[in-house]
Amino acid sequence: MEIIGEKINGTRSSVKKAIADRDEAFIQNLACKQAEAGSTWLDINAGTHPSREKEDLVWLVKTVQSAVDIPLCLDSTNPDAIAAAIKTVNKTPMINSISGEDDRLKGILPLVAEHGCRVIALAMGGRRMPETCEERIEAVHKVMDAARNAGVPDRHIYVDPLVMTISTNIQNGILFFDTLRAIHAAYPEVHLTAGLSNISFGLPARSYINRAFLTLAVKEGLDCAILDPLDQELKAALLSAELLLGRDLHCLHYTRAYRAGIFTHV
Ligand code: THG
Repeated sequence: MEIIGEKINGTRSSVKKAIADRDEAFIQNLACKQAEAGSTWLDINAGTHPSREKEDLVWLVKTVQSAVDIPLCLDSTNPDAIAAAIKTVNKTPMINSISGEDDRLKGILPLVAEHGCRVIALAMGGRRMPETCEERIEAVHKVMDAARNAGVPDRHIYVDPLVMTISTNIQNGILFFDTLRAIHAAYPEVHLTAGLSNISFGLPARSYINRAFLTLAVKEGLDCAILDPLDQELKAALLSAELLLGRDLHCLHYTRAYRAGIFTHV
């Protein structure tokens, strides 16, 4: 399972302030903690106004790279900001994200192909989140056609079926799993990822829901997740799920995590 650490995101108030104050130490601390917790990638989202985003994203990339050496997941819808950030990275990054929207496909896919990046493809065609599984699959077909035509191999693509909160529609969990399964069947080589915590938005005690959701999603083929790698209970749930699905040979990851002291309630 690949983990994309989500904490360096300018929509979070503490990170927004650190970006405005150019507080390197705050950002580097978040980067180090997430890398130490086993992140494969670090999501970098400036979350700022389009007029400042390019400059802020480049500053974040430079700041993070001077503290850790894991690859970055550049989270922006702005092709200019992505292009500038790609020039700054030390390791080939993941781009988060493209969708079926023509502007994003035209602006970002050539960069992905040229630099051999991994890319997250959202299961949406326009700016609106599709309400049905069929609409999402249709959007995925469009993105996959464009990506294949641009020369991006399927194994470099991480499809995000899109997570919507269960608090506004009780079918949103089922919609996610149905979409996940259909994408997995149509494109067996692509990776599957998601921003997990959206599922519990608006509900109390969100971490229980997030943990169960991750466990079920792993069973359905999710092999990458955007999450808080410092949440030890979530990590314990993930390790247990992978163990039970036969994906942890000799129980190595599980026992190693135990010895490293991540299980706090034993
Ligand atoms: N798919 C893809 N990319 C994504 C998302 C997705 N990038 C952004 C987001 N969704 C995932 N990242 C985060 C980052 C931080 C938080 C949630 C998701 C977070 N939220 C706190 C909460 O919800 O309670 C509050 C914020 C705060 O601390 O101020 O921390 O779905 N491809």
